[in-house]
Amino acid sequence: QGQTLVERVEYGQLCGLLKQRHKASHKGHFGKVALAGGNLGMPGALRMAGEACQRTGAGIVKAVTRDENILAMLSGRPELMVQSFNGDDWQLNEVLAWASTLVVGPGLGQDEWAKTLLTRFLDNLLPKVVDADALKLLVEMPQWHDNWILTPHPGEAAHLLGCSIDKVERDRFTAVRNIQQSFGGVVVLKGSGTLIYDGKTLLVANVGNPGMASGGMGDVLSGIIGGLLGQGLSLFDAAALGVCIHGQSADLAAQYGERGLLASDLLPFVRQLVN
Ligand code: NPW
Ligand code: AMP
Ligand code: MG
Repeated sequence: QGQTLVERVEYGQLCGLLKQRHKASHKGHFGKVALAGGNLGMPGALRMAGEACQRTGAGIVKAVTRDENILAMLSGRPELMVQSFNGDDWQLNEVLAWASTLVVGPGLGQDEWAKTLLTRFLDNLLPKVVDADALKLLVEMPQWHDNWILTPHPGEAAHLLGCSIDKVERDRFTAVRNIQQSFGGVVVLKGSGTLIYDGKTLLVANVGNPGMASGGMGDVLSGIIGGLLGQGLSLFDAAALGVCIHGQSADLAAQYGERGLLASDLLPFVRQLVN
């Protein structure tokens, strides 16, 4: 086994990865990102991921969700495209043929609807971000891929490893390595001092603040990383820069105080940091 290189990472080191847009560029150059999730009671998670993806600069963003949630997805954000999914294969065939990048998990839930949607997204070999309930379900359908980014919080990491959250938090380096060895790809172990590991290099991102301990923060991160993947960054670069943009935008938003910070408060700062 090779040695693991451990490095700190900051926004300033990576922001150059996003080049100035060519004068004649068009939306097709910046990714067609399909996001799946938003089960009953959780359309907000998918909506925030979708908006974060748009604010990161993705060309076209399409949310795949339950019929009941289509209106919630579109109200006040008409730039989003939507595809309802109620279990019929044909509804996904078109989206999956159209997309260049996938994000699955925000608000997905864990029922049969969620399992069917997840299976279809995982069977597709496009580069993808796998987050939230999709990580929970992965334990029932374990697989190894080299072109996905997994973004567990410590609770999801413990579930993936079949151990306690305490054990994950006691040795986060070992936890992120073990998840990467079992599932492949790039693993982002979230929390204060987020770790990013691709099997060779382990990055530590000391960015962000306790104001981020509020619902929806992780959903915004998966959308940001999906938006960067859509714009052509490699899996490792998208994960590392995404974590830095996410944390730094929360630090900028905390100028009004950490307490009461909302996940969607990050979005104007995300836009600032990608320009
Ligand atoms: P405890 O018990 O709280 O101490 P879940 P979720 C633990 C959607 N959302 N350090 C936690 O510990 C998501 O996208 C929808 C240590 C508990 O055991 C998902 O689809 C929103 N432990 C779905 O909800 C906004 C930590 O993990 C477990 C930890 C469920 O996601 C909210 C909780 O994990 C949400 O994003 C940490 N840093 N973080 C919406 N507006 O629609 C978590 N734990 O059961 O997976 O719950 O993360 O809320
Ligand atoms: P989730 O639990 O999936 O909503 O994700 C929470 C997001 O907020 C992750 O990106 C965490 O790294 C970040 N976060 C939560 N609490 C903190 C904290 N105390 N310091 C830094 N980042 C945090
Ligand atoms: Mg989450």
